[in-house]
Amino acid sequence: MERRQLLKTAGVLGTGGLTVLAGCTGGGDNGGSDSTPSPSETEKTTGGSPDSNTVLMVTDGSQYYFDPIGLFVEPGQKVTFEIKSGSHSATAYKKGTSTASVTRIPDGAKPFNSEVMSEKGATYEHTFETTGTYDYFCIPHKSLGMVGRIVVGEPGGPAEGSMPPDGKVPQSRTIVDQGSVSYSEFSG
Ligand SMILES: [Cu+2]
Repeated sequence: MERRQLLKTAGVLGTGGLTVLAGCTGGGDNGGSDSTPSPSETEKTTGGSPDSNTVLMVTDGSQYYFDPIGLFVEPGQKVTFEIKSGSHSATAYKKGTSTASVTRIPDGAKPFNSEVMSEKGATYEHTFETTGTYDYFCIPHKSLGMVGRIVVGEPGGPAEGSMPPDGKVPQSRTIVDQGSVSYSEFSG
């Protein structure tokens, strides 16, 4: 999964991608010299971070979900929410934010709310600075259980110890261990 994201990013970056390709032509095609996928390496660029994370927002028949439904990021990392199909929002459980009835993000954390987006490919970005557990929902599909969880750095805050009022999310420990929990894996 990480590799796929890297490839996607490389495709988007014009010169950056070319540079990478040029470097590769030096040796054998299947060099496999860089077989250590280490997301914690601190070689980030400002802006188009190569290890950016994307959560897809999906309508599939009568199913409405975030995928991955559970995601781990480091503090300071950006998450992109992207419409794959249907109309959705990514809205933090923070009392006072849209229709959130409870607060399930860390104390002092900046709430986020994409509002409803309905164009395929539309994106909303949020950078997570404060460590802890963030539960969020989709405004139009909250009552149908469309919720998700992001753990930043390590689990913590009011979301721990219970599930969101509108649906289920993976345990934070599982999210930390796996880095990402797909919807099919979680619901399957
Ligand atoms: Cu939705």
